[in-house]
Amino acid sequence: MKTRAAVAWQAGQPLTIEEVDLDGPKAGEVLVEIKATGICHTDYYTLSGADPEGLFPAILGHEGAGVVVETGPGVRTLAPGDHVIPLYTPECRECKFCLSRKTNLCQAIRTTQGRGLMPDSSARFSLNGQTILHYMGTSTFSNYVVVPEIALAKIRKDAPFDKVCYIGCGVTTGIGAVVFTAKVEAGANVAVFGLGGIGLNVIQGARMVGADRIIGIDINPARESLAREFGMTHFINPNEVDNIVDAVIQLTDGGADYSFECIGNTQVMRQALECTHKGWGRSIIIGVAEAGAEISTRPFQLVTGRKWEGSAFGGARGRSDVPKIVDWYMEGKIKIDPLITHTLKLEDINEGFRLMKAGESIRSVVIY
Ligand code: NAD
Ligand code: DAO
Ligand code: ZN
Ligand code: ZN
Repeated sequence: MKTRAAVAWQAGQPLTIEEVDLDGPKAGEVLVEIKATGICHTDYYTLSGADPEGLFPAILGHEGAGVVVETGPGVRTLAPGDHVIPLYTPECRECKFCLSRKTNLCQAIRTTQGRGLMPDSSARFSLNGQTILHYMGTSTFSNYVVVPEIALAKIRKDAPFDKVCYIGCGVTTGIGAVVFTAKVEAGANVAVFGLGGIGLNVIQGARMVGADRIIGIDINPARESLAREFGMTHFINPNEVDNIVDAVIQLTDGGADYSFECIGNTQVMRQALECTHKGWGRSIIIGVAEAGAEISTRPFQLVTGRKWEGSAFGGARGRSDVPKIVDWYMEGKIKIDPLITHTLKLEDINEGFRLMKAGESIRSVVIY
């Protein structure tokens, strides 16, 4: 079949809209009509050429929601008409990683996914005979995609696609880091560095679990009002204090119980660790730093009980946890609508990248 898609031909070039050929689903695969997709920093990171693993030509996008159109042989858990969110972190429930119950980093299709291919090492997209690669196993910048069954979360049918697509990355990454990775308890003090699309979701996750002080830190003062709406109790602009670490320690009687770095800045990662409480503070790195970057601190910070950790896709096991997060949204426990600052047509997708780069959007969503 043919599908309309925004194609990334090479690094640093705008996407172009094409009628692409799409082969149908093979064994264990599912054809999905994508109804809406968010545009995330990771798409920009890859498109910019800074991602050493970025491959071209490819169809980017990893924050989508849509409807199952057709299932390939052997697919048992999904049927045409089901509503789904594609998962860049799949959940096979069979690999060593899934069975460990210690991580959400399912490795069942990691190698082929990283090469822009389906699990049988071939691509389903092409144009004039030229292969177009998949991206993160999701390629939601195409109206129709083929996705492995293990990389699809089945969600309720009354959830609006143009909002819950954001659960495909940003919402789950932020809220999940609080709920699944850190398991923040009621009454804890939390510091959140960076109040963008991820940090604001950390803030609302902390509010949802009943955190006491929720301190937001951002160099952009415009982020304060929205963050307060999402549950932030205190705001600090690092440019307005002598020492951001001391400022957090003063506000939290000795340090935050938990901190989250939601920027991708290695200096801030150090601040986030060092502002946590002696003896038990835990600092979770969510931000993705540039390739080759390294972090540092004095080892005594760890000897004296602070822990440095990381979180990918919020530690969520996609097929199990994403439907729950959709329920939280539908039940009003979390908010998404105010974070979707722009909606666009596929033809205008490059404008979505411009808005993100300029810091003018929290999330732009393309509606097909
Ligand atoms: P964003 O650009 O929307 O937000 C970043 C915020 O940090 C902005 O508000 C900015 O003003 C602020 N900031 C920049 N420098 C700062 C500094 N020195 N001190 C304080 N604040 C500062 O980005 P986002 O979409 O929220 O993504 C954040 C990070 O999370 C990115 O690195 C992204 O790649 C990463 N990410 C990680 C995962 C994961 O699974 N771990 C998933 C998605 C995104
Ligand atoms: O198993 O090695 C692996 C792949 C892990 C991918 C996790 C990605 C998290 C950070 C990237 C940002 C995604 C939008
Ligand atoms: Zn993302
Ligand atoms: Zn697995």
